[in-house]
Amino acid sequence: MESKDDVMDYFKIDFKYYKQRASVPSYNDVLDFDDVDSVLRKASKVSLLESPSIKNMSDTKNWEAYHLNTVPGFYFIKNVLTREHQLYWARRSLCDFTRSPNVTNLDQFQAKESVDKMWENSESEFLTKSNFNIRESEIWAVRWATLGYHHNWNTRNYSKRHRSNVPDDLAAVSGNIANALGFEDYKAEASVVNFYHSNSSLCPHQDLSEVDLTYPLISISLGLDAIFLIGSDIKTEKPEALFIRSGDVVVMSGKSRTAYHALPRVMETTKMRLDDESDFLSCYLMNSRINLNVRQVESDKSVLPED
Ligand SMILES: O=C(O)CCC(=O)C(=O)O
Repeated sequence: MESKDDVMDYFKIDFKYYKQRASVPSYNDVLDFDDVDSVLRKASKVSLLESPSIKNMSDTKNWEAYHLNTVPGFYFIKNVLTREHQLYWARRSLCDFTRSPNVTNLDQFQAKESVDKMWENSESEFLTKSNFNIRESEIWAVRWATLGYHHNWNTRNYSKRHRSNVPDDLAAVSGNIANALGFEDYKAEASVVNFYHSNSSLCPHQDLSEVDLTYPLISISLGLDAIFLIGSDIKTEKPEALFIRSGDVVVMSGKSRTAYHALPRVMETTKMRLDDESDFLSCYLMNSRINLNVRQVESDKSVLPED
């Protein structure tokens, strides 16, 4: 039975609405930045500061950035990654970011050496098995990987002692996005890579584990399209729903840095034009979504406590 609190929890109501599979929800209220005219009632185009050209992302002059006026500090940026860049980051996420010294959801169930080999084992099955089913492959079981400071999902904390490095290429790309929005000296200190399939979702939550919340959370999407919900720091406020597609970047800063957000639905389409590709990476991306998000954890003003 629904309690009074549930009735008031507009975030949960919208989450359940877009998550449902019994019938297809209406997408009329979902903001679509691929149809810019339709979002301009809620979003404004913003100018970006030019950052130097770096590898694995487009030049800032090609990006198109919007601020969601109903959610202060929330930015949506298009054209940050070309198709080649998207494939590069998808391969990095699956082949490299799931390996030691990074941590994955599978590490507590199997030896790290076998986790480290799951991409190549799955790819070799794809190439050799006539009745290959991606849903039965080893790589299908990976749901998340953490890099840099490893987030502890139980305590919802980071520890000074449980840390590796955020890879330089990911730090450079996220630093460039932060700089383009005027956040100087951004340090990529932690990253969570989420792997979703078309029936996955991510429940409403706030990201509050970082001790300095003044730096933006930068989030890159790859593979299948999805619906993202972003609200405020109270669940009784109705969230905005928006489509996020491969190559799109969202940035949560200012008030939106501590806002409730969720991923109720992964769609079954991707704008990546992968139908003609017969490689394993394309096969994975036609069936999955990858979210690569990067955070600065501490600063000179706020440091992680010793543990
Ligand atoms: O998948 C997404 O776009 C959102 C991920 C997210 O909210 C998180 O990892 O905290």
